[in-house]
Order: sequence, then structure tokens, then C-alpha cells
Amino acid sequence: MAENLVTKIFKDHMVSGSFEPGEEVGLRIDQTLLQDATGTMACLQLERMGVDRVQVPFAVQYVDHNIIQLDFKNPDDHRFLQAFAAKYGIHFSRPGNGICHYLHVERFARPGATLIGADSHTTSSGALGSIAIGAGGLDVALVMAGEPFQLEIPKVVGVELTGELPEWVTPKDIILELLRRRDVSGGLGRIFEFYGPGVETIDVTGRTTICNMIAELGATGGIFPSDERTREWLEAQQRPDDFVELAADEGASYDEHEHIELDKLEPLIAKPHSPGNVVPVREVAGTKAAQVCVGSSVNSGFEDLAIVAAVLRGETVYPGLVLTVTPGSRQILDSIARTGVYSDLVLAGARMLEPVCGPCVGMGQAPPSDSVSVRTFNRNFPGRSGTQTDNVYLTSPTTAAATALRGVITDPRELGDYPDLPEAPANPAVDDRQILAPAPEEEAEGIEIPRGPNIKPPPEAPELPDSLSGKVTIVVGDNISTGDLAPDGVEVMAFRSNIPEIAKYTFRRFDPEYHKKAQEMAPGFIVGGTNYGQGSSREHAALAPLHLGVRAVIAKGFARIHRRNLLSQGILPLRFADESDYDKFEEGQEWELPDIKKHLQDGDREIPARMDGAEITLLAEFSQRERDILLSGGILKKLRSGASGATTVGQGEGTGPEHRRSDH
Ligand code: MIC
Repeated sequence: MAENLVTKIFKDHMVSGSFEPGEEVGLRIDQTLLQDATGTMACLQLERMGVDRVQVPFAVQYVDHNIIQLDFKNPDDHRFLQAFAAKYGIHFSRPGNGICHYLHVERFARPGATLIGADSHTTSSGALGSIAIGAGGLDVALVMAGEPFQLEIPKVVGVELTGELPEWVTPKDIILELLRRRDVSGGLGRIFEFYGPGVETIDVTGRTTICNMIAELGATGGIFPSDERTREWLEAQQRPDDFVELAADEGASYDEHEHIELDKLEPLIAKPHSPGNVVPVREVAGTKAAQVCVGSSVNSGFEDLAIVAAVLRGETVYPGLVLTVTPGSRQILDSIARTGVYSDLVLAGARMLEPVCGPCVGMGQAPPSDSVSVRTFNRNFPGRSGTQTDNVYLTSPTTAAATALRGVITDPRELGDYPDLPEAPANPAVDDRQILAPAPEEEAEGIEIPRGPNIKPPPEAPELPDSLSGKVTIVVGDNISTGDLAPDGVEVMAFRSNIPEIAKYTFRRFDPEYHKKAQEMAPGFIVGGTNYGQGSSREHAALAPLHLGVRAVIAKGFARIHRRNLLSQGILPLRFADESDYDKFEEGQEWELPDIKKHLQDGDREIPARMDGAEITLLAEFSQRERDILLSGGILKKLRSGASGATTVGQGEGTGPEHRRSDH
């Protein structure tokens, strides 16, 4: 039967389960990725698993998020991670070398491979035909320890691209169009596979933009076929041997369809405060902007920066506005320097930042109070920029450039003729000297791992009692992001290695004293609306509530990665059987989950919850494996109790020759 690309790669990597929609399968993973803001917790948990070296064919640790180094905390983390990587067999990309997603697409992603990364935008590597999925640190650690990655077979959405993008309209507008159609949870449980004649018109940089922001749909991933554009890219990256042509079979079917006529697209923009709040740029044109930021983990490729430079060549950034530009990697920085893009930007007044995630996660460059900031980034959740009263719009580099020039949000088509762009250097400076190989196994034992005073062991859940009573610590609304649970920004993210400290910022946007209240009420419950825990993969959004005594989250619906993080840490993610029961919950009430242990053991899908004589039904929608994890009090406890968190199939088994490589 004709198969789509996702099905082919899944089948090639499945080590357990069967390929039925909704079935949980184990996937053999070829590569893992960590970044510094999620890496320390992942490493500390890997250490607890008792493995000496990673058991995955290729693992890499990037340092790109926590890089402001206000004091000892960030550099202590970097030092810890470098030593840990050397000892455990992980490649280490030094700070300043680039943003993990760009570097991975440049140097390591390859067609047909599977990649699990502790960052929601790991999906970027789908641009090169990988199945690339974001996960929490503990789940990535589990894969590094040699376990397959467990997930439900996703639905595959076939996105047919036809025609060609008009001038000034960019791949960013394609992903914004999908967000306009489906909003921030319209991709839940789905992988988006792009096909059709329009695909060849999108280069790898553009594909990276689309696959990066697939995460904003709540999707598991996005994938492009591996074609001539892929070959060109891999050849330029001096990795021709990684090329293999991959596409869906002729006539392959998909679970759902989208059709985007590229020539009919127009410049789009997501208004505050959600990436799904998309409208045509012309609808908000004229809005005064105080800041424009180009770059971050999306839209910081050569082509993205070249168009901004071309628009600004010989001009100056509007006086009432500040422009920042971030290249995605050292290689891109070198390319823009060699082609004059860098100097055009500098001369126009852009503030050039180093190749790190930077302002995208509130690492500096916060906008002024109550102002509008127009960014080519991927998220605009409230306060993420570092300014609590921010108004962040997300858009393409062309709209950003036009806005930087005029000082108000501007449809780039108003600028007239599309400028000539410099060609990207045919052979970018491929230089892996900033990626350190791990120490050889025989030297690893002797490596000491330095732990600064801010690096604290992660908490673990207590055992699940027979019946669980908990106080409602807070009732929150729909689309709560993990940024509300573990905020972005220099101040809070410096505590990514210190759960007791980061827990003090939990829900600070709603109640700065939440952490004290939750601790007094413990054991506690959180009550949420739909798409609870959207956004980032940060497991701190589960670890911090765990530290504060939260034992269950009851919500109308969960974002994929956060639900998994709660579960892996032994916190119950439960859904309302009847969503109107949400209204019955108030802060301070005490609810009981009677016989919860027995219900989980018996595999019950519906469980009761009681309060003062009232009873409602909650849904315990767990696989057997997930029930076992919850009954044990989280993955780490389950591992220690002898049973693996997943199947017992070793990582190396079933590795086809075409995917077995000694380096990656
Ligand atoms: C993000 O874009 O939200 C982040 C910062 O990259 C996160 C990772 C983190 O919180 O460290 C993500 O996307 O998972």
C-alpha cells in the first residue's frame, strides 16, 4: 500500500507496538539533543539512571539559552555540562557556536533519522526529512539511557503546497497560515507532512522555519521530503553521504488534509498574546512599534537576514525604534560577514547580537513598558519578552524589515520592487571546532564533574497513596503556557538547575505568593482549562509544582509535552469527563480521588472525584506503561524498582544498516 513519509520512517524505527492510530509504540532513536536550559536537569536525571555512557548512536549538548552570565549560575551550568558531556559520550557545542536548531540542521540532522530533543522546537530538523520530536529532559535522558521513545501513533496531516510564494511573502507566512487555520492546539497528536509541487520552491532555511513553528500548533512534528534542495544543503554542509532521497509513495493517503496555494498567500502576523492569533499584516498596519527583533531559533538563517539587510541598505532604522538582529549560528554569522549583509545591518543601525536564543526567551532586549515589539520569533505568550506589559507580534523578516524602516507595522509589499539579495556563499565555512567530541571511554571514568552551588538535585514524587486528597491551589484558564509555570527571562531561567528556587516563580503572573500558598496547602491540585501547558518542553513546569506538593493537574485538555512531563514526574494529568465540571472548582476546596491507586491498577478510564458529597467523573486516559509510571511515583522510581520505563528492547536492536553510523 502507498505510504506517506511519516509512516515509512516510523515503521523503520518501531521496536514495539503496532502501527494503528492511537496505539502506543516504541521508537528506536538515532539522535538526541539537549540545550543548556533543559540540559542540567536531564543530565542529573540520567546520572540517577546509573548508566555510564549514553546508549544512543549520537547525542549532542548545545549551549544557547542561558548565556547572559549575570553571575556564576550560567557559567557553572556550562562547566557542568561540558564535563558531563565529555564523560557520558555526548558532543558539546560551546556557547556562542549557535542556536541548537540551526546547528542541528547544519551539522547533524539527516533524512530518515529519528531525533528526540529537550526543546519543543526540536521539530526544526523535520526540514531535512527527520522525524524530530520535542520532549522533557527526563524523557530525553531515558532515550540517552538506551530506551526507545514511547508515543502514540500520531495522525498524519498531508499539507499540499502548490504554486510559488509571491514576492515579499515568505515561508513564515506558510506556518502562520496553518496557525491561522488551526490555532495553537490544532496540531495536537499530529505530524504535518508537506508534499506537492510547491515543496521544491522552499529552501532548507524556509523549511526549517516551518518545521520549527509546527510546535506552535501543539503538533508532534513536521516533515519535508528529502529532495534536490536537501541534497544541495547537505552538499554545502560537506555531508553528501547523509543524503538519501525520501518521499511519500505516489498516491499515499493522509489522515487529514490541508492545501495551501502559495501564490494566494499574503504577509501575515500573529497579534499578542498567542502565536495562533494570526491576521493579515494589512489589518494591523500603522500600529506604532518600539522594537523589531529579527532572528532567534526561527528566521535567523542567511536568507532571513539578507532580506532585512537589503531593505535597510543605505537607509537607517526608524529613530523611534530599536532593531536587533541575531544570526542562527557561527556559520551564518560568517556568511553574513563575508557577503556584506552584516555591514549593511550595522550601518543601518541594527544592534547585532551573538548567535544564541537571546530575546526570544527574554534573555535581554526586553521591550519598553506597554510598547509594541515586532519579532520574527515563534512565541508571544504574555511577559515572555521579559516585560510584563509587552505586546509582541510575530511575523516574517520582510514585514519586520519594513516595520524597522517605517516605525509602524508595515505590509512589506508597500516597499515596491523586491531588492536584489546577495547569494549565500556556495560553500559556507563549515567548521566543527566549536563542537567538542566526548572523551574516549577509557578516559571518561577519570573526569570529575564540577557542580556549582546553584546545581541542586531534582525532586521525586512520593509514592501514590491508596486514595489521594488534595486542596485546589489555583484555578487557571485556557492555553496556560509552561512560561506561566516556569517563566522565561534572565532572572528566572538562571534557576533552571535549582528547582527549589525556580519553584518560587510558579504562576507568578497570577499570584506572586502562589508558591507559599501551594506549599501550605500540600498535597495540592491545579485546575486548568484547555491546552494546559502549551509551549515549551521545560520539565521545570512539572518539577516546580512537584516540589510545591502538587500531586494532580485536572484540566479540560493538555499540551502533549507537558502532559508527558507531569506523568514522567509522577503527577497525575486528569481530564474532566464533562468540561462543565470545571466551574465547580474553586481555590482552597479539598477534593478526594478515592481508591485512585486501585483505579489505576485496574486500568479504569473513568475515576471519581469527590468534594463535600458532590461527585464528578475524571478521565484517567493512560496506557498500561503510563499507569505503571504513576503507580511507581515517576519514571526514575519505576526504573529503580526494576521495570524499565518503556519496553525492554535495547536501542541498538533493529538498527538498519542505512541508519547505523558510528558518528551520528
Ligand atoms: C522556548 O522556545 O520556549 C524554549 C526556551 O526554547 C523552550 C526550552 C526551554 O524552556 O528551555 C522550548 O521550546 O522547549
